[in-house]
Amino acid sequence: QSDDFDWNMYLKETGSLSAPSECFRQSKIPPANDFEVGMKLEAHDPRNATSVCIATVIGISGARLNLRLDGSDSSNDFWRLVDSSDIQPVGTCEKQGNLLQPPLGYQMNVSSWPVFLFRTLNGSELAPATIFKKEPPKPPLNNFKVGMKLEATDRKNPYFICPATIGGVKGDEVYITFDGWSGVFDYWCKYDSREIFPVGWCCLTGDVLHPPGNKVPIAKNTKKIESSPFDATQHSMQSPQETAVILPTQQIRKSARINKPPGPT
Ligand code: MLY
Repeated sequence: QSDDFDWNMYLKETGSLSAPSECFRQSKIPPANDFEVGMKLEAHDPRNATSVCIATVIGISGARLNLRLDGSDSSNDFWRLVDSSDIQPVGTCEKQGNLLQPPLGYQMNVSSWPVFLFRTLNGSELAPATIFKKEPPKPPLNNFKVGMKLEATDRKNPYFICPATIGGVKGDEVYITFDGWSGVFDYWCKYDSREIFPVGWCCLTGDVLHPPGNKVPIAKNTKKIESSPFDATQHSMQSPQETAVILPTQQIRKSARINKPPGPT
């Protein structure tokens, strides 16, 4: 839980709205995380989606699991939600008549795989089927609008979930922009991505919300009447216009109570 960032204050100060929870493929009540470090499970290899491998829980944060594929090194660790369809109890693959596969980048000779698999599972702690949760359904439509705020996974540093803004909408895709960062972390994803969350998600799950960056100023929306004070005709015709002004990052960081300096790079 992040004690140094206040969404309510931040939304007020930036004059922005949060994306409604119905926009997301996430459960309204986040799933409980009953996994423990060391438990083993089956996971789709992120680099080779058709193959199902054995993975070990090496870390836990909020409703997410940090996973390492057995037989792979630490350079391809990844995060999955406890209600992700990419993970399942050990035995699922076999029940479906399929074979567990060595991960991409399996360090030993493939001929050693059956023995490696046996030794990996023998006497290990398997995650019980009851702690896996059903994936929530896809919302029927992309209802995101440009400017809506959300919490989004930084794909380059997937441990981080950060305050973000919808920067674009195109068909069934949305452009995720990270508040206070230069744009190098921004990405397009499907509206039903499991990597994006409604405002308040981290607070509810006990995950860590990484505060906005201080690399670029944060845009502030204001409703202003832009017209000449002497032109009464025009004035009466004009409706309020949305004007983007820039709020100094330092001011936001101070008043939204973001006191921690950004972490090391
Ligand atoms: N040390 C890295 C971390 C950047 C993280 C950005 N995310 C949170 C959007 C850097 O400063 O480049």
